[in-house]
Parts: sequence; structure tokens; C-alpha cells
Amino acid sequence: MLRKKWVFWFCAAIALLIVASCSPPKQTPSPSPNNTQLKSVAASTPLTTAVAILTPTEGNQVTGRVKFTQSENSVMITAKIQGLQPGAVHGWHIHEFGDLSSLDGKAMGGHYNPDSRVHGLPNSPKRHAGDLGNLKADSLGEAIKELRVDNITINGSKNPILGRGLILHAESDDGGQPTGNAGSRIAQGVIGVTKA
Ligand SMILES: [Cu+2]
Ligand SMILES: [Zn+2]
Repeated sequence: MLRKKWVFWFCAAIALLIVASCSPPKQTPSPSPNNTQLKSVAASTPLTTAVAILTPTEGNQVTGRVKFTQSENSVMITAKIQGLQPGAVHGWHIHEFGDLSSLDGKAMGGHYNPDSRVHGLPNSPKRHAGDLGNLKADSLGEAIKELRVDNITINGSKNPILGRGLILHAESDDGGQPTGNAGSRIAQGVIGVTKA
């Protein structure tokens, strides 16, 4: 009787050992910072910065960099543009599409206008979300502009601009309808994700 019990417990112990040794080793996922970053963007984690690099449309020489910085209730837009005529005033807007495929900038579509408003200058509360008004070149043909707006977000729920287009026009924006009479498109860029 005592011997039978001993045999039973011995076999049970062996069986347990076999099961334990056969279970697969636990896999620890290898951390990948790049993947994490890409997933965050896809899941619309709020971004704090975005950038548009302006390149000249056909027949023009204007280049520039426009940075967007998100704070709680507004976006600061900082532009540095080169290759303009000294003293010239140029309209600029966020346009509907981030599509660079047209040499004249027309693939960018019309002004970004998700609220179905009329055109206006930044001092007007009733304007297209993409209406940024004008910037002015200095005596060297360079324009540096800072503008804070509260009607857009980089990729939040209020009029997100990520992936849209940025257009610089040949003429000034006079605030008139339908699009400010700012003339042809001399530079274009896509608003994209940037490091910081
Ligand atoms: Cu425009
Ligand atoms: Zn407009």
C-alpha cells in the first residue's frame, strides 16, 4: 500500500517535469523606437510640430521653410522665405491638398475651408481655415513672419492641417472674394511630420 502511493507520487513528479520542460520559452518583444513613433502618428497622437518646405513652381525661384507649433488652443506659424522681390507683399494660404504633382501648384486645390466660410484676412473671424493673409519681403528679398492662429490644429479634431498644402502667391491677398486676388502660385509645399 505504502509502496503504491510512492510510485504514484514519483510518476506525478516526472510528468510535471516533462510538461514544464516542453512549454515554449517566453518571448520578450524587442523594443523599436521607430515603430513606436510611426504607430503614434497613425493613431493620431497629438503632434506638437509640423513643417512645410516650400519649393518654387515652374519659372520661379522662391524657397522657404514654414514651421507649425501646436500649443493648447492655437498654432504658431513661423515662416522664413527666400528669393522674393525686395519689399514685395505676397498672399499665402493653406490649400486643400498636399499634392505637389502640378508644376504650377494647381494640384493643391482651393483654400482649405472645412467650415464652408467665405475668404478673409487673419483679422477676420469669418474666413477660410487656411487664410493666412500676407507676408512681406525685406530689402534682401527675404520674409520672416510669425502668425498665431486659433482656427486650426496640426492633427487634432479642429481643422487638422497635416498633409494639406501650403501655397505662396505672386500677388498680395486683398481679402476680396472668392480667394483674395493673390494671383499665380510661386511656391508650394506639403505640411508634414517633423522631428521637433
Ligand atoms: Cu492660396
Ligand atoms: Zn481663402
